[in-house]
Amino acid sequence: MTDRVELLVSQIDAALPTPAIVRRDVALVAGPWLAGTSSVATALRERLPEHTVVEAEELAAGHAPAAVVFVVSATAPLTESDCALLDSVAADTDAVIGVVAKIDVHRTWRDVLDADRVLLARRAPRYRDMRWVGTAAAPDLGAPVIDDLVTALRELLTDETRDRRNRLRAIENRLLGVHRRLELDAVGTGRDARLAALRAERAAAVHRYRVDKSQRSIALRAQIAQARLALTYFARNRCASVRTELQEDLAGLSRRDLARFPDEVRRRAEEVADDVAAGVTRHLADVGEELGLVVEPVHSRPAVEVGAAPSRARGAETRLMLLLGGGFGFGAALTLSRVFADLAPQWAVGGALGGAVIGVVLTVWVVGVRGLLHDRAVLDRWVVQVVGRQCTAVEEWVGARVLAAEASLGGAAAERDAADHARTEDTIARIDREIREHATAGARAAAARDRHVPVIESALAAVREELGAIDTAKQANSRASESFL
Ligand SMILES: Nc1nc2c(ncn2[C@@H]2O[C@H](COP(=O)(O)OP(=O)(O)OP(=O)(O)O)[C@@H](O)[C@H]2O)c(=O)[nH]1
Ligand SMILES: [Mg+2]
Repeated sequence: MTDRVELLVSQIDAALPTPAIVRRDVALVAGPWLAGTSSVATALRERLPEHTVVEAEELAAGHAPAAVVFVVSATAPLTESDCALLDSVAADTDAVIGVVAKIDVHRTWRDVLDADRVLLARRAPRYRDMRWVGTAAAPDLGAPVIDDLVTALRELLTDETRDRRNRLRAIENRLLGVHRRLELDAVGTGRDARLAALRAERAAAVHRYRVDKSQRSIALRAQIAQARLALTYFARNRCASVRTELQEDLAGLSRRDLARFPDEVRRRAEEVADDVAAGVTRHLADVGEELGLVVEPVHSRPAVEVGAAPSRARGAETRLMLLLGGGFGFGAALTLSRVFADLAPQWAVGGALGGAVIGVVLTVWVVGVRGLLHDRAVLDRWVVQVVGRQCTAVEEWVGARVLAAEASLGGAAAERDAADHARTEDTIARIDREIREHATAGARAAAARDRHVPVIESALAAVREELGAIDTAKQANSRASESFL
């Protein structure tokens, strides 16, 4: 029988974890909080000095005792957590004694003991034949009641089948552990949640990529359209304002200053070209910064073509003006001389001479003023033409720059999209890999369970069969000794 158990256990995959326990030749006294454990342990140490009695904290992890004394209070029957504690401390040890403590103060301890026995028998078949005793290790009143426990523990520790039973129980525990782990692996607790999380992460990555890409492209188009509009208006307004300024300046210029006016027009045209170039460069750089893309710098500036000012030669018009001015002066001189001749005949000659002088002066003045006004009108028309031409050139230049910036930003955006696409693909590939790994792991775990579980179940059956056989033999022996007595 023993060989069969060993053989079956040895068939289980060598790669499976084998939690090797160290069997200690000690009696472990354990129990729930305030059950009276320490008092029982102290009493046992006194009464059984030939054996080592320890409490749970004195037993290292991975060590299993030779016998377990499980102490519970007689106050009330076992709770679920008490039962779980017993399962844990007696997992690798078959030799277990149940102790109901403090029986000196709890008169109904026998009822509690019976209830505990029934509870544990229902919990696991191994507890059905468990021995129970009542104790009062540190009674408030009267002498300690510990004899039954001492006798029971002594018998348990000297039982020759104890080692074998404990070993079989440890094997059973290990087999159950492996079985549990294989089932958990195959069912994949947490695997479904992880797979759902991975699928959600994948969908989110694809969605994020698409949304980001279209948002970036919309932002690029909007920014470029806005820049085109704003810069065209800027250029147009700049030209309009310089035209107005030049016209205002022109209206106040004297004949001498008129000669320098074309140079002033040229200077202002250069200024407008520089301003527009600087404004466009700045605005496009801002657009690039906003979009997080690099815009190629603007190296050119709007062309400035200010031709020569129109000639002020005005032959026919000058002659006409001389004629009209002369007529006006002659008329004025004639009127003055007649006035003197009629009102003061003695001054008639002097009045005629004075009228002639005034007539000449008036003629010169009228001709001069008319000439100045004519020159200003000519230059004014020229300014309108020059600024109009410059405005067209500047607008064309702005349009060309915005177009170039659009191409440059479009290229940079395409590169960024490509990098983003590559990154998203990497993420998706990683997620897909993990999803595949989970699926493979699930299949592998199911295969391992299918391969090992039958062997484990046969081994468990063999272990339990042998434990049952030992119990039966023990009961037969005790019946025989009772009948002999
Ligand atoms: N009446 C009576 N009181 C007891 C008995 N055994 C222990 N007590 C009392 O129960 C309380 C807890 O006793 P412990 O032996 O320290 O119990 P424990 O389970 O080791 O307690 P913790 O280690 O604190 O969980 C103490 O106040 C003891 O005096 C007993 O047999 N009768
Ligand atoms: Mg204690």
